Amino acid sequence: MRPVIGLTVSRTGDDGKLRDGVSVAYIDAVVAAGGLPVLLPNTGQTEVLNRLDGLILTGGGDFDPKWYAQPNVGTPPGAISAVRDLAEIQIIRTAMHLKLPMVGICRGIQGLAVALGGTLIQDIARQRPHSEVCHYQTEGRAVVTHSITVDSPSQLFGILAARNLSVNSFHHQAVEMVPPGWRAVAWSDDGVIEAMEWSGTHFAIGVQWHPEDLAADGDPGGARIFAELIAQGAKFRGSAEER
Ligand SMILES: [Mn+2]
Repeated sequence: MRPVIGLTVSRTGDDGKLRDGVSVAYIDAVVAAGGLPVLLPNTGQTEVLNRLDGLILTGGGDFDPKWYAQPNVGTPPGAISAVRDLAEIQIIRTAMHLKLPMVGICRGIQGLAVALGGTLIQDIARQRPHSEVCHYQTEGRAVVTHSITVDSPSQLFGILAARNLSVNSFHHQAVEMVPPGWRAVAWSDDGVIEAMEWSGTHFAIGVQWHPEDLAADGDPGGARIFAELIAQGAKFRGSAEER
């Protein structure tokens, strides 16, 4: 069987009609890379991770800064989903324990930081006022607008095979302090962290851009990320079957 890849989901809508869902671009990118996507509703039921071969932490709104012990200075009231925050933090901690291959995307890299002991820049415009990089582009999802520099050697460099590339950018927050055991491996020209990776034995990486929106046209920052996750998922499944 192809690797089963869990996708975390956004909670949207109002009280009468809440929905847990995800942009189809993530689903298409997993299918195109040879995986079987499954959606993980915000239930907090982490046992389901035992049935997965890989995990994608998808994009979305801001985490409540209480999770990294800071007062809120960057997020409008009402823009935080306490239910999603808690469900994803539980998923991330469980997935790390299980050594599940994983990729965090946008909110997902921020979730890795928040859940595992790092911190965020809550608002780049306010907290990095001298930044000359636009991190919230008005161009379309599949348009790349700012450059990043990738550390070498790193797992990310091994995947992308590039020291410099351009990415899309739809974020006003970013990782400030990476969690213990993680290292920053890509930055935009203003020094904002654009990717980090786990130094341990299993594959876990976070990127601040949106590779799912770049996957269709063969951009180096797009499909290669999903191909690596599926390859790691197949390896994970193989080792599980041996046990
Ligand atoms: Mn950016």
